[in-house]
Amino acid sequence: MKFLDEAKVYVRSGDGGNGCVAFRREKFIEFGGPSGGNGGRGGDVIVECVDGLNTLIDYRYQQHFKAQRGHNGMGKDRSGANGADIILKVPAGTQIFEDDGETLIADLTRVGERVVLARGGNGGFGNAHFKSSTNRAPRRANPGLAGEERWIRLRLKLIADAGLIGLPNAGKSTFLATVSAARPKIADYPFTTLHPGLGVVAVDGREFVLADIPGLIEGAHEGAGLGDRFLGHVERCRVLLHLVDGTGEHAGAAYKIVRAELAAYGHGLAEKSEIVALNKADALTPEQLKQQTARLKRAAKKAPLIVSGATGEGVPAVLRALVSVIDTARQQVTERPRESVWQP
Ligand SMILES: Nc1nc2c(ncn2[C@@H]2O[C@H](COP(=O)(O)OP(=O)(O)OP(=O)(O)O)[C@@H](O)[C@H]2O)c(=O)[nH]1
Ligand SMILES: [Mg+2]
Repeated sequence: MKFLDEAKVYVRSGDGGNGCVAFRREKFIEFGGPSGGNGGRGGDVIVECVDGLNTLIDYRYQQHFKAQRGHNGMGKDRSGANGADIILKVPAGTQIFEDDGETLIADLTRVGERVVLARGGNGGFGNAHFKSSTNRAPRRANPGLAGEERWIRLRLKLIADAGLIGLPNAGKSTFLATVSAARPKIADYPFTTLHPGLGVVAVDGREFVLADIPGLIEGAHEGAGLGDRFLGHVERCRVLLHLVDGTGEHAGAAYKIVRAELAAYGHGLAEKSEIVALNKADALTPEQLKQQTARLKRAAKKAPLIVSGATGEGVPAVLRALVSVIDTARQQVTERPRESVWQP
């Protein structure tokens, strides 16, 4: 178990340190006056998006994060040190929700983005702060303010440019292994892939990220097979690559099952641009190829690309088709301003 895309975490910022009541008492110095220092600020809880992570697995082992409290003020006008912040490192694509799992607090999509989830409490004033012309010897100091605590939910939606979808055994992982340096598990039984994987694909001097997710089966939206929860990881893709196994019984029917699951899942997946490809062409006789292509064309209402992830035949054409969709989508996105992220 190395992949985790949901976690519930408790965070608490540090309390402020207390102010101090003290008086200067020193030989030969009359009326030394108040000298109690202020308390330090408590540490904040910060979430930061970092490079080189693609799982929330760390939060399986530790769920409670507390920032340090501020140190108390002391005599001789010494103020307390601030408490250290605590930083939760998360991969790009992590969304932070309130405990209800619905209210979005922040969506961290770029490396380096930071959000303060809980601010540390302010330190209290020491009695030196309260001295005035009329009160030369104040005997009061403030306690530090309490920090905040909350439960939050982290949900990872991987960021990839293109996503692979299809029935189990359609050859998705094989395709990813052929076009990238990723080495997913490949075998001739359904549900070989149990969690999403990413690979970087280079084509014509360009690069994009391709995501491989577990296969979908009929009824996935009701929990059949591995369910449709992994579809969240292709929600942010600009294009889907729908692989249909040519050696299956009916390519058109296979296509329709997956489309129905996308529609049932919602979240705009069904409207996303899609490249349809008939896979495993190397294992088909010319007649079979013709028949399956015709069936798939009828179902998808457009001519599928013919490809074999195993031999690499037809792969460059598929990659070019993906890149061209990604490029047009990128242009549209840069024209639209990014929606702002909530800041406390
Ligand atoms: N002949 C042929 N076999 C292929 C091709 N692509 C994949 N296969 C075989 O099909 C089987 C399934 O391949 P996978 O890549 O594991 O399929 P998957 O879609 O990732 O399957 P799940 O992870 O279970 O959803 C393996 O035995 C592959 O060797 C292909 O292009 N041609
Ligand atoms: Mg697979």
